[in-house]
Amino acid sequence: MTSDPFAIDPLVSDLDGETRRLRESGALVWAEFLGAPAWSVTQHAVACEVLTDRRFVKDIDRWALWRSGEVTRDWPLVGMADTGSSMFTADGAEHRRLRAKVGQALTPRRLEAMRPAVERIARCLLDELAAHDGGPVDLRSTFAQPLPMLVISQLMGVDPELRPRMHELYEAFFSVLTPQDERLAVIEELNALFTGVVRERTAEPADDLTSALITAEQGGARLSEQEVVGNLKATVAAGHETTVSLLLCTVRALLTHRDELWAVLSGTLSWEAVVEEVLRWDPPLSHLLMRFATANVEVAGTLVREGDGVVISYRAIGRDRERHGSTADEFRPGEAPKHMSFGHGPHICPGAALSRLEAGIALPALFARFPNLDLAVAPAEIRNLPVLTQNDLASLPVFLRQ
Ligand code: STR
Repeated sequence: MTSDPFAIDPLVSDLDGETRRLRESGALVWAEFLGAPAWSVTQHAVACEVLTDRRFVKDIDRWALWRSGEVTRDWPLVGMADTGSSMFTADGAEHRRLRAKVGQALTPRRLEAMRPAVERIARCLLDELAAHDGGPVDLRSTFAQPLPMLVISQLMGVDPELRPRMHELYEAFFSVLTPQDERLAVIEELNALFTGVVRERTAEPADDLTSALITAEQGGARLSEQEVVGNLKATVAAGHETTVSLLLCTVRALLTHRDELWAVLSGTLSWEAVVEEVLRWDPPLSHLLMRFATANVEVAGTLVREGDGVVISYRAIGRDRERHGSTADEFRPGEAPKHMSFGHGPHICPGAALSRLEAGIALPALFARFPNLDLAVAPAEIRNLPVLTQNDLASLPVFLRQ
């Protein structure tokens, strides 16, 4: 391992430039994530290998830097790696037990039942947008941010009135600029909030996934309250944060690629193809923290030592030329999707079908209502939030031009 790790910019000032430099540094790059060094995987084939190798696990207690106390709860990214017991942190049989019910509830067939609710939510938000005067509107706060949170709240049985507070909490949770004592308080508040939801549903089950998680018998045993809370936290966090990015990045891609916009609006290009290409080219996730080696493992010709952390750098993987060809840096919807932005192996995103359902409803509805939608700023002025792991646009100012 080299003494000079590749420093990942926590302020995300040049995502494309950094992705290029990271890829050029190798298939496996010793990188620094806000003070914590770990391996970054930048190639598709290598990621597939790591994600199906059982010697890499999610249990943070297998991380040498954590065990030695070099990384502690003072690390700004602690909330991404030390999240309590849930399907996100378990492996093997334990992981299957924790994930089974969520997986069953989120199959494409089951999710069809959610379609009318998602359509209604999209319609309500678009009605509110249409009432706006002619000036620029931030599509993030008015549309892309509320929609996924309303959908996942409905699915999980979380009171939609909690939405404004949850947005504040998650914004503070993800921002690297949040002072650490505040971040730890936010994590506590989220815990308390979701524990409250689980206790309410335990007392009075309803027709939602949280109730199903509480009452499900997996292999003869129920999930503990902590485990249900862990799964609920993971589902709500993953179910909204990533979809906000997917919606915004797709709108940005289309408004900066007019031929493709025209093609999708005239029906010669499918929405599905556009969304899949955004998932590859401008994915919601930049870096997923993290797995730990339980043995010395050779990966892409490099020795990963027992106790090392391994991060999957999804944005770099989506631009891998070996997988996607020499035009990997261009936005070219329509070719068969070959990305792995939902992951691979046992932890592959259980919510992939839900995000595709949401994007497949929200985006056509938005452009049907506002076919002359346009950016209200130059593309270079669209900035990322200071969120190291996620591709999180700060805002997307548009003219509706109704
Ligand atoms: C946020 C905080 C929390 O309480 C629980 C989780 C576990 C699931 C994580 C989530 C986190 C952050 C966003 C993640 C999600 C799984 C998928 C999602 C990493 C740490 C993605 O961005 C793909």
